[in-house]
Amino acid sequence: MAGDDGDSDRGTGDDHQVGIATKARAKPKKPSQFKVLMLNDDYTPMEFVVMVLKRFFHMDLEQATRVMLHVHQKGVGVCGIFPYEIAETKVNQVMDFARQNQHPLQCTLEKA
Ligand code: TYC
Repeated sequence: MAGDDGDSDRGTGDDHQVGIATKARAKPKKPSQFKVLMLNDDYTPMEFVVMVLKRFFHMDLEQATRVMLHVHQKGVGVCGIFPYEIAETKVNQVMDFARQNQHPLQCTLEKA
């Protein structure tokens, strides 16, 4: 039909939806990472902290000793960076193990 542009609304001829900015897809987010921090105290034995770092963070003796001494000197240090649920599990494991051994060692999370 002459003059028919297929424009069902017989209006502007602009029904082909150019540049409509809708967000149809939910953007998948990468899981945010959390630092597991070890805090210094005056009572937990150095050897116990080294054992914790080896056991729960899979460090070798040299690495664990370096991190323990860093915490001892600076007051706080990073044991590792993990997705939230893993970081939270590590904190709970460390705190439970310290409590079982009657040490005041503290461990916490911080968004990386
Ligand atoms: N400051 C403790 C001591 O002198 C050792 C220590 C290191 C404790 C690191 C906690 O996260 C810690 N025995």
